[in-house]
Amino acid sequence: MAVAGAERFKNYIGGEWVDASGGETFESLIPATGEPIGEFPRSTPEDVDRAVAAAKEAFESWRLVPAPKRAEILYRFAAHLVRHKDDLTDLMSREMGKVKAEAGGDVQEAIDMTLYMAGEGRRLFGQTTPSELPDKFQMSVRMPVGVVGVITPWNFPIAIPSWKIAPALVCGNTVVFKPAEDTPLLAERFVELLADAGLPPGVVNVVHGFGEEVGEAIVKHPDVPVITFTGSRETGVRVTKAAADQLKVVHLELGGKNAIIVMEDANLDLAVDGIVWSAFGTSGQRCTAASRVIVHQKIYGEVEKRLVSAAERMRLGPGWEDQTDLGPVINRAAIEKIHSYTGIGKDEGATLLTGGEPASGDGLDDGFYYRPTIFGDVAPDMRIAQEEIFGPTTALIPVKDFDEAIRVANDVKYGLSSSIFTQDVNRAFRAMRDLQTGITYINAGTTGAEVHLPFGGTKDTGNGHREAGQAALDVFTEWKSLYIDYSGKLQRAQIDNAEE
Ligand code: UN1
Repeated sequence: MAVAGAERFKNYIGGEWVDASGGETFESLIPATGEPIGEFPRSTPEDVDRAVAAAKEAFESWRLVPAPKRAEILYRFAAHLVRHKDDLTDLMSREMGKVKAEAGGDVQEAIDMTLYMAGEGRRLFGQTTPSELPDKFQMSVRMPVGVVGVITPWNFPIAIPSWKIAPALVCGNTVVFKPAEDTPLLAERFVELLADAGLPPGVVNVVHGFGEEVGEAIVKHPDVPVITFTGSRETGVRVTKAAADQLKVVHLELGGKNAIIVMEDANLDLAVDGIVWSAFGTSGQRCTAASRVIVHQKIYGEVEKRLVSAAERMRLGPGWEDQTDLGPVINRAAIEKIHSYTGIGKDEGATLLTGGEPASGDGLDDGFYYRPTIFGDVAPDMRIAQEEIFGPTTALIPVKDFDEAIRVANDVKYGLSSSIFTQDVNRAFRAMRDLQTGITYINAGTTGAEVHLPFGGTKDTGNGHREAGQAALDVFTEWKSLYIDYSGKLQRAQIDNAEE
């Protein structure tokens, strides 16, 4: 890859690698060691203007490239991702910090999504319907919208860009991409591989930098009609407001406060495995992480004991070391936020069962490590049971029966993912119906969404749109209905066929 080994990286605008117009830079740090991984352009609204101009120009030809041809580039991109899976995995364990198995999963998710969306190149189905009038034909087609603003988080640094960029491109849009400032190098690699796959100049442009400077300029730019954003609820609200005057399409994927329910008839070995994976995988930094565990009181003591012992067995260390179970969190500010919630939980009267502090010693001192943390006897209205912490902290909430479990699970402002462990098929179906989330798992944790079903949530997790699967296409296209009258005379709908 062209920039391998280089220390200083650039924006990608109109097919050229360029510095930020103001010449300023920022650093991305390795969370396991606190060392810099590279220097990136700290861009300004002027850079956004250039990127949008390049994308707007490229749109005029890209929208006319037949969708199957656009898809061929995506197939080649997927093949590049496969070829580079190992080095991207390794880089992700450094730049973002997650353990190698999960980093490989992140890259695999991008491969899967790219292949799925490439398949759309030969589908992009619309509808044909009969007309109410003779000698008249009608159908609907999906039309590209134009320049899409893509703003992504650092927790899935290869997967999430693919969820947004692959469907945007196959539908015929062009892209201005602002990756998270904590994982710019992975974004750089992502776009390099896209360019190597034969994407024409200007179709995807990268502008590195910060939300207030770059993100906001993209959201407010009059030539960017669609914004797709994954991040916090607070930022999602800001994005919505900033885009409102121009009536943009805004796709949001925001927070979660996902619950796993464990009923008294659950297979406990399975449930504990599912909880540990969902609460502590990616060090809890997934929108789908299980930050609440709602447990039937009959088995509460047993679940608590097993979870604490599993958490205490977890080995902390750099993501790239094979024996590591739990990598660092993304940066120092994350440590502070997570630790502040430990204080909040204690003040609220929850019982700190294990963890509750940054990890040190054993070579961990320079990195951003937090011990896996479990609170017991948590009341559903405590802040640690209501607010997204985005770290390796989970809250155990005892309940007396199924109905209370569902009520507690639903009694939060978010609605991304949920799960229930039970052997009772009737309860499982009731839970599928009554849990107010966009995703529900039966006898599995709250993470692990596949790319061909809709991904997203209810309530404050978003604004009704979905990523992945067929649903994603609705964000990146406008419907156009077409009526073709071949009768040779004026036929008036609703009038000429009215019953006598
Ligand atoms: C996210 O945390 O933003 O289902 C995405 C999962 C992953 C995606 C998570 N496939 O947990």
